[in-house]
Amino acid sequence: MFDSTTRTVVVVGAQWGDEGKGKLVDVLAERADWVVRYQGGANAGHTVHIGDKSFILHQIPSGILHPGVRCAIGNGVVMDPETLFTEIDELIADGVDVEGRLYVSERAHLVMPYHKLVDKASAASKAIGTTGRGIGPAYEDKVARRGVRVLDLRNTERLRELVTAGVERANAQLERSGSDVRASVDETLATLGALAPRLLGLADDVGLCVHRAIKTGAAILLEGAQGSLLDIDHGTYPFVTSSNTTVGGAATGVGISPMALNAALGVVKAYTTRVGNGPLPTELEEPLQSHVRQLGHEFGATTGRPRRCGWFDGVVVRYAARVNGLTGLAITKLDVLDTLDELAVCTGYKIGGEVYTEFPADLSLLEKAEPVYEWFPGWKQSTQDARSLSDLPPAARAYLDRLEALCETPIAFVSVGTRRDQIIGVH
Ligand code: 2SA
Ligand code: GDP
Ligand code: MG
Repeated sequence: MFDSTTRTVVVVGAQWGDEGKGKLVDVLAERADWVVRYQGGANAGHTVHIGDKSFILHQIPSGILHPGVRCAIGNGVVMDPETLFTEIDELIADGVDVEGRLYVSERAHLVMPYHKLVDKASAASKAIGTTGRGIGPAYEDKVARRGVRVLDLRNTERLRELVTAGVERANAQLERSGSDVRASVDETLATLGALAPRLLGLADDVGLCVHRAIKTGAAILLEGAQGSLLDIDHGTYPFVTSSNTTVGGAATGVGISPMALNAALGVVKAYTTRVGNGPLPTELEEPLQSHVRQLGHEFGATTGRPRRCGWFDGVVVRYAARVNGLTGLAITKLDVLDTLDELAVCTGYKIGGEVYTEFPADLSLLEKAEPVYEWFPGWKQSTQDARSLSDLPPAARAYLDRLEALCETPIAFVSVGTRRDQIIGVH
């Protein structure tokens, strides 16, 4: 991925999240100097398997498992300080050396305890099927220009003002939601006070650090969270998360120029999943859906919720390729399809007698969409030991060739298992 001219690479989910970004970032981080998260927060669950250990990273970049790689949480992330330190301490307990190589943007907004209470209690969050990690309420406060940033921990007076107003607002919202739970100013300040020295020890101007690294020719990975169809602008609104998950969000979420981005790798599953509510045009019928869910272990890495499963949707990924300007695709979980008799790929949506090949913005159209499918014979053999395209059965290659053509993006990687070595690099 990295070469003499490609030094800053964005890794982005090109479906509805959980495409295997964690695995790809871990694989690519072997050659990276920096890995930086640019949006989302502890709603993310990025899984990395190393040997017989599995790590689920929520806020810490997936590069942390490579000693010496510097990891940063950018200004675009809404950061939960309580769970950050749980995550750090778990990594340390597992023998990962985090000391001195994790940075947090002083401009990043904090997810406050009351954001989580509001997210868990609100009917609107339930209708969308949020993770309950306080992400939406924290971004709401950011956009309303009343959020608490990491740097506010340096000023106790200002912090008290912001928290007092935040708790008051949250309690009014909790009351309206019919919840008995209430936030407390003193408890919130006590929690923040206990975490502040450790958090301020990590705080830095991440945009400046990354800018300086770019100037020295360093290899930099920007790690997206969730997926393009969950983007606040380009996703299936309102069934989306509250940030720009797409490549456009990477530059603003790190604090570097968009002109500094050299490549964008779109991670996609060889099929489709979605967790939470909202349209999923290729969603499988039962019992096939449950069968694929079991084969792919499709359960939320943060909440454990069952993921909805569907056939590969070429309309979705072609759209994501355009919005992100993808320069390559990483197709993951090909092995999950190894035992299926036949497979379908969606090439368009039939809506009211018309065939759409461009992803519609209007959810009322999507609700009526009937996928147009092309069928492929299954390969009915394991792909898990394949290490080059030529190791794959011809039927699997034909399937991948069709995905590549439909998405108008060259395949750069194919992942055939959870382990680091179960990857095919396509040159
Ligand atoms: P939120 O919590 O406000 O961001 O939820 C809004 C929507 O975004 C979806 N969302 C996700 N979708 C896939 N994966 C995510 N991370 C976890 C994982 C999810 C989990 O890795 O499995 O454990 O359930 C993620 N985070 C947010 C969410 O489902 C809503 O549809
Ligand atoms: P992320 O949020 O995009 O990082 O993805 P998640 O970690 O939420 O979900 C992807 C799941 O698929 C994880 O459990 C990974 O270990 C697993 N995974 C990734 N790549 C592969 C693959 O090629 N084959 C299989 N079988 N599992 C994979
Ligand atoms: Mg995930």
